[in-house]
Amino acid sequence: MTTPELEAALAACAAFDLPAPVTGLARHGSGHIHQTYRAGTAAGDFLLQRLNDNVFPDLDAIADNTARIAAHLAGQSGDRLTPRPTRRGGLLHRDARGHAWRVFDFLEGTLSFDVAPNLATIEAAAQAFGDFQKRLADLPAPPLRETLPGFHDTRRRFARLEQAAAADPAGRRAGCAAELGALLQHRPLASALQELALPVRTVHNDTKLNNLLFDAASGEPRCVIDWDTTMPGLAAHDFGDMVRTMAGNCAEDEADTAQVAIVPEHLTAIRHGYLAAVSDWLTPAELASLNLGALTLLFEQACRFLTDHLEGDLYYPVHRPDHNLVRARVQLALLESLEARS
Ligand code: GN1
Ligand code: MG
Repeated sequence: MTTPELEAALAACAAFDLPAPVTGLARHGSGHIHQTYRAGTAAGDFLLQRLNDNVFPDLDAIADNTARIAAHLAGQSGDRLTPRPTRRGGLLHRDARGHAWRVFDFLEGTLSFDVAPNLATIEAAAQAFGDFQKRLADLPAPPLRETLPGFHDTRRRFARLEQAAAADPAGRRAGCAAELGALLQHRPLASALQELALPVRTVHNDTKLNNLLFDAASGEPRCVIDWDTTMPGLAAHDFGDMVRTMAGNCAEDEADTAQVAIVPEHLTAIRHGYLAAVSDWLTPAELASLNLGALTLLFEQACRFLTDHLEGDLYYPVHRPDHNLVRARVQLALLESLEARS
């Protein structure tokens, strides 16, 4: 961490109503969107985030939703995120450079996984994300605010890919013609789920495995995190993102795509875990849509990674020039592997 980054983060901590001064600060986690830090104090640790306002144009919508979700879950058993207000009130601090910050209590004794370690973890994770949906089912009206309009509008994601390919602003189209061609061939997946007119519910919308904290000692799920896109959506989106991030045999950026495949036992574990939470609650049409949700989310995420590659890596942080292309290839390989089983 550079000195200016450290100084900005420490100054941001001071704007929050914490019980003791911050004595240590380190980068934390592997999320793609915000900068996350663990801040130590004599009265326990806190999680500090500098929010990405390129991605989220309306940070107040996120703060409102977070406050409502936290208040709702506070009335129920189990762990939850606990946001800390600033000294001036409200959940967001804006610094002199215009950056927005927030703080949560740090959940001690937890860990997260980028790749699923075993079947029991997968099944428990799917049940925990299903429980999260159910716990929000009686959230008092109105619906949560739409923090990212069109987030799972797969048609729009696909159209954006076509635009990026046509404009080719980074001169990369020729280098990804095969991946582009494969996605164009899957065009029906851009609209198939949306055409089903399924019930809209409050869902998490980003149920990747590392958005769940597990208890480090027992291995049991403790807390669903990253509520930034928790808003109206489809049950099939959450199921699909679980398949996308837990059913494969590899990391999201596995370079050896020939090895990438869906593991049938993982799929079964996701289905068991999720249905244990929601089977008495979803409609038959929703239950029938889950596999299409998985195909759709793999397709959508492949479109998103490839779009970002074509646009010159503006959205997802990259560690090498072809990082988003590799990520897109993994999604495509998983999509084709799932299709072969469907
Ligand atoms: C981002 O923030 P994070 O890392 O949990 C992204 C998801 C993508 C995911 C791909 C707001 O999730 O939609 O599926 O990366 N979040 C946003 O790994 O775009
Ligand atoms: Mg995250």
